[in-house]
Amino acid sequence: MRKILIILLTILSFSACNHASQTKKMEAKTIDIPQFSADSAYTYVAKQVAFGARVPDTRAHDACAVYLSTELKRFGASVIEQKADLTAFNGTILKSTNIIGSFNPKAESRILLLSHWDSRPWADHDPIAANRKKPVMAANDGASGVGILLEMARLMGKELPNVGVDIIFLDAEDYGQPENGNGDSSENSWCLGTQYWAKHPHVAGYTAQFGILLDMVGASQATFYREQASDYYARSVVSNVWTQAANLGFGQYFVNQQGGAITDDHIFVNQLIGIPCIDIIQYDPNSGTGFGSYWHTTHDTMDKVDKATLNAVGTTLMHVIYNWNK
Ligand code: AHN
Ligand code: ZN
Repeated sequence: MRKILIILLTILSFSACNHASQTKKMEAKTIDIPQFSADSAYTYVAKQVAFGARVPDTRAHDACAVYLSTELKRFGASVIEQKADLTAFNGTILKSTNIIGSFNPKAESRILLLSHWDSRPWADHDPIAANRKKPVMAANDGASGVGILLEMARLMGKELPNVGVDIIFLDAEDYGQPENGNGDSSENSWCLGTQYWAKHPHVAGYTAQFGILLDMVGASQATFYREQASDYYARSVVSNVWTQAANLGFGQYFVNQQGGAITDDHIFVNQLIGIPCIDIIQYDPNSGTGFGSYWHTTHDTMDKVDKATLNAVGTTLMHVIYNWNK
């Protein structure tokens, strides 16, 4: 009888102990991850768009660069403005600036977060021919990813993650050769800011555990498929992000199926500097271009930006960063 009692007590205390530690773990998970604010992210998107199209070599572009750099500093990041004169496919010299904000700059283990901040100079996919020489306002194709990363920077500054984080706002991504142009047709006409950074990283010998690129991450009901190059170069990173999104209830946004292969900034991060980098990019298997109907048109405006989508992406990334322990 006594023996049975002891055994019973042992089982009870064991299970009690287990339960306690589990609760503690769950608490730690929910308490330690700062709450992403979609309202705040939306404001940062609107702020950029209010400058006008951020086309390289324009006043709107230069004013926006100052804004982005000032915000990162205000949130406590160490900021480097990497300036370069880049030559576009048509010979235009682009006075470009990659804006780099670092948290825990001395930490060895680092995560790289990327989004381009420039606007495309020509809405070459606009349904109306007369609009095709106008610039793109780039609320989604540019500002949405930057807005999410600014909100994450605000939160990281208040409560530093364990890992080092480098946010880069990339310039001159969207100066690629237009559809019917007659310049250099190579894929290399896109992502000029990234190509420059990957060849001249802001810190000699720079590396990171992995990178995440955000591109067109604000449209209502956007779907993000596993982009092919991301799966090829950084499959485990894609799986980590898509799993955490599903666990948070964002499975309708993060569709766990392979989508298209897209020439984007992550390609150059993988190929030129060897950091496994994924692209979270809106992909619509039923649209002609694969992208939203606003893509590279004059309709890429604030009304296309949806707070629920910003929240799905931002919240997921906050979990990816604050749960990372390598
Ligand atoms: C191509 O059009 C080949 N890639 C798209 C890269 C891009 C442009 N992302 C946003 N704008
Ligand atoms: Zn674009």
